[in-house]
Amino acid sequence: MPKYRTEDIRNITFVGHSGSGKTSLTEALLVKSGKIGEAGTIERGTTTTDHDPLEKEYQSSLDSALASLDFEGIHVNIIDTPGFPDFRGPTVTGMAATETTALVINAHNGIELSTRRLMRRAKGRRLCRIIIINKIDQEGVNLTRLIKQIREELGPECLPINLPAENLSTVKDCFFGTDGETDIFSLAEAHEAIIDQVIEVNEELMEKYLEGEELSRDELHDAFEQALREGHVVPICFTSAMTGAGLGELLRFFKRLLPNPTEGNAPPIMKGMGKEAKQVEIKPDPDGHVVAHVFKITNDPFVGKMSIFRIYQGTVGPDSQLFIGDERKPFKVGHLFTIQGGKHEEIDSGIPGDICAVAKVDDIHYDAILHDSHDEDNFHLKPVNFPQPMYGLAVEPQSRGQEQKLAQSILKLTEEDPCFIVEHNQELNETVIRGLGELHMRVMLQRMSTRYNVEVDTRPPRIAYRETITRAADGHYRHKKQTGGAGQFGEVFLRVRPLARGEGFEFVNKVVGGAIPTSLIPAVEKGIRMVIAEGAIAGYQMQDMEVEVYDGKFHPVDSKEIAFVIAAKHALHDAIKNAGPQILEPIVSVDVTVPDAVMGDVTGNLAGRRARISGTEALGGGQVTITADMPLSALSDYHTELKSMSQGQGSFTMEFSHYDPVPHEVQRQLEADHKPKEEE
Ligand SMILES: Nc1nc2c(ncn2[C@@H]2O[C@H](COP(=O)(O)OP(=O)(O)OP(=O)(O)O)[C@@H](O)[C@H]2O)c(=O)[nH]1
Ligand SMILES: [Mg+2]
Repeated sequence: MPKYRTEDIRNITFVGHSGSGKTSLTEALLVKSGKIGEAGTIERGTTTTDHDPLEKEYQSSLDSALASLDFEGIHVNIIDTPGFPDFRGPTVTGMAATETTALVINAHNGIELSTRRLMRRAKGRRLCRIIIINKIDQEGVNLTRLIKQIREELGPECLPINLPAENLSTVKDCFFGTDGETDIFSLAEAHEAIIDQVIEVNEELMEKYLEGEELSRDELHDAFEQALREGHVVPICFTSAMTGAGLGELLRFFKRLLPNPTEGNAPPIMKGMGKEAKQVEIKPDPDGHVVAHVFKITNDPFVGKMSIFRIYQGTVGPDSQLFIGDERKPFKVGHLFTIQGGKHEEIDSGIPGDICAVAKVDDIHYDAILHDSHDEDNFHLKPVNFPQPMYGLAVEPQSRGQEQKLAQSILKLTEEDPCFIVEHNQELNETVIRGLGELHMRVMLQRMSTRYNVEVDTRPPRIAYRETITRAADGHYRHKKQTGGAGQFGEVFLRVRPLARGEGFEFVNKVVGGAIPTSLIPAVEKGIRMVIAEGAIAGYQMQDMEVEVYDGKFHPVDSKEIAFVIAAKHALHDAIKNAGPQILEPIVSVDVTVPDAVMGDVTGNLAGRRARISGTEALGGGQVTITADMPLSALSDYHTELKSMSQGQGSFTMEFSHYDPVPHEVQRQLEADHKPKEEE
């Protein structure tokens, strides 16, 4: 039996801009709680959660990692996530596995681009949010200004729950007390501000308070937790991972005020798919059926595949017989582990709220629900919105005969990161890996090399253009063949109509009175879908259009499936010819981060690449981020050019935004390129 109960667990994900100190803070908290003796450092590559060889090399987290500690009767699970936007995949999956998201802000740099985005994401998922201002020991830090900035930009519900004191060497609680002096502003004022905010969620308490009555700790605790759940308060705390200031107070704050798994917002475990999906009631009851969610997969060179899951209901032990998802693949747990950075430790049971792992179960995949009853079919965690990976590289092994090995290593890596995908283009015999940016791809290629000994050559992949139409038109075709034996006859009348961007393709059957027999409608649809898949003018898949079949003719003897497939294909080509066919290109949203000094050059260069700049934002440390929408095709050699423009200091990430029409010359070129292939 574990030494703690579900009520004693606190699950927290650390998120925030790269360099804000999440990994160092995790390490310092492990030391503070006595879990480890001495703090490792980023510089020496000895921290618990940056355990991967590449993380040591980059001196930065490149994947999420787990650590747990025990402190005055509570058991804290921390998920330390990477700040680089290239590794948003593991960051957002980590957030979805815990009740609380802790946004770590660098006291010196203040709010940075990703701070705002992560805050929105946590809010959108109804996670409890706290802000940790770290690195308060640094020179030139202005905390009064920072708090003001946070409240202006992230909302007035952000309020200090403690304040730095005694020359930033410690912090003083301002929620339960008002004792002492602080380094910035009056403890009494800060106390009043947060109490006022918190008790707004409870009218009764508010009245009591306004009448000057003393509120009990329990009353304050319950109101605080409700306010946290409703996003009505976002407490701010202060720390220095370096000097240790505020660490004990942070752990005590976790203990006294953060929700345990029975108190956070109910986990969004849903039953049914799409619009039909309904949230099911999950009770953090150790005696209930097991419901657990796999939020992370790792492939360790020594232990093999590790599936890491959060238990929401029931108790899991080595003897548990569980099923994987709807396919109900059974497996026996065998050995159950907890994870501490790169190490794992065997345990004898996991209760609701726990984060555990099983090794070497091949069928488990990211996002799977593990369960042990018939009722849990079709259960899934409300899907996480991932950025769609757009940065692509076509890859090929450097030495012949390594194709299989390459495919396997890619598969292993895609299992681990939902924002890293692989596509095979049969037609070109091209394997394309996609991620969120150049750094993401570089790290993945390095993993292939160091973990799996596969070296690859890379080049830019083909762009995924699409085709569509710009106006409605009619089309018609009569297919008739009379050679020897049985003839072929089919006639189709149809209409095409453009749909809004992003609506895809729709097939509508409006044939009445059996002009085409119902049994042959699937043949018509098949012919139409063939044209949609192959494209009509340049060989790219068609989208954002509707095809409505409204009439036709058939012959009782000669009308076979093939006749209608052919008739439908030709009728659709006939309609598209008159519907203003148009080629679309993928537009991506990019964030380009460069030193201030080269901003002018970089924006000028972006404009030359058909970019529409939507904003620029000064970050701390002399950096600026430029946000723009631009065609993916204009980015193929961007990495190299950005590097030379910024003396190697620039970086960028991108994600899919939408499809837009290509300029005329590009359309003409793409159509011309397609002609010879068609004639072959
Ligand atoms: N002065 C000072 N330095 C700190 C503090 N916390 C972390 N650092 C330093 O800041 C640098 C970045 O710290 P990390 O812990 O790697 O930051 P991170 O948020 O995990 O960064 P990513 O993993 O890239 O997202 C390291 O050199 C740390 O030693 C602090 O409280 N004070
Ligand atoms: Mg880190």
